[in-house]
Amino acid sequence: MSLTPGMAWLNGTQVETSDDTFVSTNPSHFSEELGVFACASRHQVLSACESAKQAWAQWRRTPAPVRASVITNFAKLLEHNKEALSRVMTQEIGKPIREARGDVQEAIDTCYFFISEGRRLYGMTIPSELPKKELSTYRRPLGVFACITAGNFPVAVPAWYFVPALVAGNTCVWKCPEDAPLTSYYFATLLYKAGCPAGVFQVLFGKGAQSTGEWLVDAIAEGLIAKFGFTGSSQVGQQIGAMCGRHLITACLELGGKNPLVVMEDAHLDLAIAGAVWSGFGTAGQRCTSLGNLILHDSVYDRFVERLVKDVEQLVIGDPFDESITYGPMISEKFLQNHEQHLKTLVESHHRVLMPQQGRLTQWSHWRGEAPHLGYFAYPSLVAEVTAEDALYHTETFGPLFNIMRCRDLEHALELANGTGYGLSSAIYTQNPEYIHYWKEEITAGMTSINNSTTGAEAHLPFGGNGKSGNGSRQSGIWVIDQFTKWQAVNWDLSGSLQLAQMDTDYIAADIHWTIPAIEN
Ligand code: UN1
Repeated sequence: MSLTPGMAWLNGTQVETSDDTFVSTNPSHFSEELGVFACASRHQVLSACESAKQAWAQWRRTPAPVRASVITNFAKLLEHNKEALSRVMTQEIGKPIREARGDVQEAIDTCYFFISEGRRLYGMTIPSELPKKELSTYRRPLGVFACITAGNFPVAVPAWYFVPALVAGNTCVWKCPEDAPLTSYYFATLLYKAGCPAGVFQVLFGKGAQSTGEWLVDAIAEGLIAKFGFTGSSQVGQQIGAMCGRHLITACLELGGKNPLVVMEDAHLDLAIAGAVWSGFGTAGQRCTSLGNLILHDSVYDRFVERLVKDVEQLVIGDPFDESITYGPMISEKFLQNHEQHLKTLVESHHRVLMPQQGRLTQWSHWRGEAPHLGYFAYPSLVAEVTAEDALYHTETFGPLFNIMRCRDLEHALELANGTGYGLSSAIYTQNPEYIHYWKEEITAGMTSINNSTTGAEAHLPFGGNGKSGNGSRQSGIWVIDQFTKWQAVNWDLSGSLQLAQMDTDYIAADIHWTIPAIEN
């Protein structure tokens, strides 16, 4: 296997050296080390981009159905390794095994969706206004696609980016997440085994700020990168967007969220409670689509909160390999620390904290697995009486915590749902078609669920947000092809003379002032 230029140290095998290393540990059992990885240096980042640029010369000329055949192989390898890769993911980031399998499945679905795109990538034939002239459009690849992804979806999200990018004829440089280097290593290995030429897909290990990630963003200024993809915080996304803007390339930004879930007075309460619990505590709240603000209609508030607390008390937490758990550990120590910090700094005296314990979990009645103190586990938190004036209302917390707010009616619910500055995902629980119709038109989030969770987008629907959640770019589904290709317009004149559009066009003249005569009696 060749990682070119590889910067991994794995199981004692050194691919290329760098003094700046980091260790991947198991967040359920942090004394367990999974691998040592070296951060790619600034020089290595540039050489990865240059190699990708060189490889592009050939890759863009490779017929699209042949490029897509790599993705067919990749899909088969992912299927063959689904369980093994899911287990690596569960071990490395603590994602519950059922969800880890879902993460890999989403990548497989993405492959199957885009394989046939290699036989389409349709352009158009367009009639000309002049005789003996043909107009047509072609999708052309962009060049080097650089990308930084987050650790919470270490297989599905890179697949969302790289599968269409490669089929469309781009070469890729990936700064893989520092929280999931081993999973990323296997993702890349499967892609190489699938026949992807080493130069076409470059993998950089490293950290973000003042490390490999930052240097990859700097490489935009060197003119080596044609497109940048980023999944992560809104703050970093803004910096990347600004850098792309200065150098006239576009960015695909998938950023944070403070996703609302509204429960109206006519909602099916059991369904809504299950939806809220899953939206808030699935993946320990570490999805960009996780629930941020639960907005309850006044008339259901008390009943809902009472039952919600009971259900949350019953959550099964612990070993992510145990199929019965709702959530496992935080992705890493940093995520647990951030969660604790949010509880310390954002919960105010007028708030009502509904669960007795907060922060790092030491003991839980429905615990499964080894001792909690061996890993980075957190208690589920519910904070009620949050208002639109509070920082907690509009700050993304990315942990097992959500707010509970009240609303008077649908208009008020929408005001709260749309008021955080973010606009990624959202949900409403109601049976009323008029509410649903109005909600769909008025909600500003890029995605909305009706009677379902804020999380769990399918692989062929456009995924992405507005406001602080992104720059309007979308991933997944056919729309993403527009992210990875540029249109070329061709006009081909076969007339043998210089025909001038607009000037030589033989438009048909008529007396357009002619009026139907009035009927006289
Ligand atoms: C993310 O959290 O970055 O819709 C992506 C979902 C997943 C993807 C989340 N399919 O929750």
